[in-house]
Amino acid sequence: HQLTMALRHALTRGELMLYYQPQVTLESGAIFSAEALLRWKQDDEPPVPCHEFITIAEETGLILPIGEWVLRQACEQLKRWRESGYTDLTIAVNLSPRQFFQPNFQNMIVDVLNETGIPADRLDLEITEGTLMHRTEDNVETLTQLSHMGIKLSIDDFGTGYSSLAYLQRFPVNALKIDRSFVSGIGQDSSDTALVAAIISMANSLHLQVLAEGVETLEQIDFLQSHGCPSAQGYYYSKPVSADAFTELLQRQG
Ligand code: G
Ligand code: G
Ligand code: MN
Ligand code: NA
Repeated sequence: HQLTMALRHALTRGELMLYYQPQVTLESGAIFSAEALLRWKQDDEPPVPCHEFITIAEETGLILPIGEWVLRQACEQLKRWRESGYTDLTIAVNLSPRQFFQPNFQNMIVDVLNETGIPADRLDLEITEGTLMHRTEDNVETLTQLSHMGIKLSIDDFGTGYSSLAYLQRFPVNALKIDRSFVSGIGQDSSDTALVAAIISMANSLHLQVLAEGVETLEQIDFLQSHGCPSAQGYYYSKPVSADAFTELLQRQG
């Protein structure tokens, strides 16, 4: 199909690029991380929504070369920010299930870290809860290897994937990212509101970091802070922006 054909050439034609969205500490608003988000712009065509071409990339296996490109590109950008003095900044990269289940994909990650000189603990890999709840035993092993390398691990879209608490305790992850569908219901929908409070409380009890996704309002921020959530990401702070615009966000906070 046409989009698949076009996507096959997107990498070599230089049509893919990364945007970056800040992840902030709620208390101060300080940026501590950048989530890399893929964008595809063909000449003379409207942009294809990310979830649409990611799905195609997953189905065709193109996600393997594209995912490797994303990781390398993101680490190269972090290297530039580090050279400008932002050495505390981490970079968050989304992983597809195809990548995560690829045998020895850890080797690819080690190669990219070595090539770019990024310390392992400055890389945060985001894996969706849905991905982790398949083949859970294998996942414990893969996550353990990554964790021993010092890489940070976050469960993305948390709350949507039916994690069992037993596994949550066994996965050596650092952080939960509360799915934005629940965050958007804060103060609007009583079950979303209760779920967000429960996830924060559970994360704090399990000594996991927790970040609220899709934060758009001050009301949400007040709720999150008063319930002990330390960090957030969302349009309230910034949309995903180009690397240059992200640099300006960093400069503005000194
Ligand atoms: O940025 P946006 O809202 O368009 O992202 C849509 C979806 O695509 C999100 O679920 C996001 O996690 C996913 N996504 C964005 N960039 C990447 C990427 O580099 N790799 C993978 N696997 N998913 C990505
Ligand atoms: O699934 P993941 O968390 O990786 O997806 C991130 C996606 O969420 C990105 O495509 C980004 O554009 C989108 N996003 C980030 N913040 C907000 C927000 O505050 N509101 C909405 N509607 N989307 C957001
Ligand atoms: Mn994500
Ligand atoms: Na998400």
